[in-house]
Amino acid sequence: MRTSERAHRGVELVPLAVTVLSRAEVPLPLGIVDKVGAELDTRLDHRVLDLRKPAVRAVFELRHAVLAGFRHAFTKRGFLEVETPKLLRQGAEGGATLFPVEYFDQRAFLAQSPQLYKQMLIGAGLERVFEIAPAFRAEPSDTVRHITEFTSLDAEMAYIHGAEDLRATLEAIVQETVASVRKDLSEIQNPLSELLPDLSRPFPRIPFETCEEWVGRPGTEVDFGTEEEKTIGVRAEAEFGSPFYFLIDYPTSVKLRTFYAGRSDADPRKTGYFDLGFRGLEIASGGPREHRLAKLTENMVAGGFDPKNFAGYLEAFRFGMPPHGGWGLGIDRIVQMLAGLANIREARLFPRDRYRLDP
Ligand code: AMO
Repeated sequence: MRTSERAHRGVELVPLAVTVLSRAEVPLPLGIVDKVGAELDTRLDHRVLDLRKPAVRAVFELRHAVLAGFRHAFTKRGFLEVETPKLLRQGAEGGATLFPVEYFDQRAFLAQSPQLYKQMLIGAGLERVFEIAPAFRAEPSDTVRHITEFTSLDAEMAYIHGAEDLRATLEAIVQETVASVRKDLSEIQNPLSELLPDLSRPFPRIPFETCEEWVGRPGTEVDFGTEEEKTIGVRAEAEFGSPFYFLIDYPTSVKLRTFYAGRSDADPRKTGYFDLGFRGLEIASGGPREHRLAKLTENMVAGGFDPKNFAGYLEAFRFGMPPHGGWGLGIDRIVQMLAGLANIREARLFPRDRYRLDP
């Protein structure tokens, strides 16, 4: 080692000998130290090299901190971490996005979500559960917010008194997690810590009807599209000063195919369903469930599902099921937004989409 004026920290290492442990082919398909950014497809085609860039590695340090933060926040609140099957006989989120699998001489599907199992565990008396696991959706559309394999953070809670119990818990967990991510990243001098939003304000609760007015089509009862979601995000931040917001009171007509969603007894046209948005992107979705077997079966039929295909799930409701509810939160989406990434694919090590099965 010797002192040097040119060196960043004033000292320079002078090797006495160099041993080559492993030779690199030249030229590299992708520059690692170049400032010039390569196209995302090229980066993903050569992801191992791409991941060597400090700015790319920083995203996965953030992802690690997000997962650690969520696990801690759930555990502290008495949630049990569970793992449920990913090879299923039927899906819960509608047939359009199911991936069929040849399963010996039967047909199975990859899990779109752990929905049915997390509710069954409430019937098993576990009362508070969460799961962080892959979910699969055959999303045909090529967007910057959809992938075919994503990581879903699911939670389910028993003995709730309505949607607000769920929202208050989710809000506290997100606030605590973002604070712990900031701390973890600052400790390792990860520059992404500077991007993290200040979450000292409560997340506003904005009724579905208000959002319909904001996007200029009051009373239409149609779910929001990408551009509309962005409009809602901008308006929410301008009016309430919070990048996170709840979009509440989804109408039953919009959630008809979500058979497990509870409908209000006072006004069956309404559910207690909500989304959690973050700067114009839906991050989580959930609500109170229907825990009464007869009503649940009715909702299934109304949504176009055959109760005979859900015998194992329905059995859990036959021997006592408390009121309960929960939510599903997309880990890739929250990482995308916290790290300020243009495309969700950048938030996964080896993303999968309609066209990409490699590497
Ligand atoms: P939902 O279908 O809204 O709800 O999904 C929950 C959250 O998962 C994320 N997500 C995705 N992320 C990336 N690519 C995709 N293709 C994709 N699809 C969904 C989103 C979304 O908010 N069972 C319910 C949850 C519940 O009610 O508990 C469900 O799956 O962030």
